[in-house]
Amino acid sequence: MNNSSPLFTALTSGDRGALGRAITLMESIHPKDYEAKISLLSSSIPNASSSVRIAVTGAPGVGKSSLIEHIGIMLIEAGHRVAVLAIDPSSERTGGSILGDKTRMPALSRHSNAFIRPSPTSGVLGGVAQMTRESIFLCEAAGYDRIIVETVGIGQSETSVATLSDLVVFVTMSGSGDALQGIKRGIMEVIDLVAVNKSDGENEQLSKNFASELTAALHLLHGSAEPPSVLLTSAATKLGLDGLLEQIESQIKLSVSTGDFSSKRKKQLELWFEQATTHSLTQNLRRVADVSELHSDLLRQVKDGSIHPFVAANLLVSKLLSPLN
Ligand SMILES: Nc1nc2c(ncn2[C@@H]2O[C@H](COP(=O)(O)OP(=O)(O)O)[C@@H](O)[C@H]2O)c(=O)[nH]1
Ligand SMILES: [Mg+2]
Repeated sequence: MNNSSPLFTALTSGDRGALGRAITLMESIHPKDYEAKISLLSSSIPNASSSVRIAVTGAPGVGKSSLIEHIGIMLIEAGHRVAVLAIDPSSERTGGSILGDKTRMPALSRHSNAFIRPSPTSGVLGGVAQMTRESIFLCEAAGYDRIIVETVGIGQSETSVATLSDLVVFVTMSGSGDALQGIKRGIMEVIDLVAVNKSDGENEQLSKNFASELTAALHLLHGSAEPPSVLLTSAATKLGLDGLLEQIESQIKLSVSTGDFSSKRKKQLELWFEQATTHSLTQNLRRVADVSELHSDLLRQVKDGSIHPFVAANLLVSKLLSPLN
């Protein structure tokens, strides 16, 4: 371990404000914050073999936050410390939903063993996955051993969550077309568990039918391989929540025992390194003043359609490397 930065020391000693500030720093896209990020991350190396990272994904409104509220409290009752990173790629545009996520988790947000962090992610340099990895690392350094990442199932974020979590739970509900669409788009291939939520009241029978259809479709898709289990849940009546948590814990236990858990983590570290290299190149590029001028210049031409983005990128990088040649 290197010399800890004061911010890192504060967050590891249980200062939640410091953890919040550290994540904000990581989310910053300003080149001026780059050194501070490096110094913060140099304080420790990622070593969180006792943590479990659970991704919860699905369309807006299916009840992800409401489920996490209950699951989170159950995990705390079992002796864990829970961090929730609620990532909504659309939040900057739509507003409001970020606050919505926190208010959907009233008991969890008040609990001293929980940390909830909603993050607007539009325009984050390096993408959602990059930034979320650093946030997960910081939460683990702060002593949280169950990290729940809530993401809206839009675009790349739904498959990229699989590259930063140990297990992916897909939340859906009867009548929602996104589950079957998800099968088409390959999302189901990265999913470990499906929760058909809002299985309560008048919806109960519809949910059962929907779960059967989904199970049949997943069997077809997975061929001879074991498809993900489809569970009926309700955040309103707490139906199926014990079962959901048991499935999560038993799948993790199984993957730890087979070695899949650690080999997946190693692959994720590899990807983290590769993506961080690209990120670092970009950041360093932006810090070189005369190149930053060329960058704006080329960007304008790219937008005009007067130069191919690929060619422009090559020009920019060649210029950056030219003093070395
Ligand atoms: N009836 C019913 N309503 C639910 C359930 N889970 C969530 N809701 C409601 O659905 C709405 C969206 O829930 P939320 O957790 O914010 O969904 P998210 O966007 O997926 O995080 C809220 O009004 C919740 O109260 C459930 O299991 N049953
Ligand atoms: Mg939510």
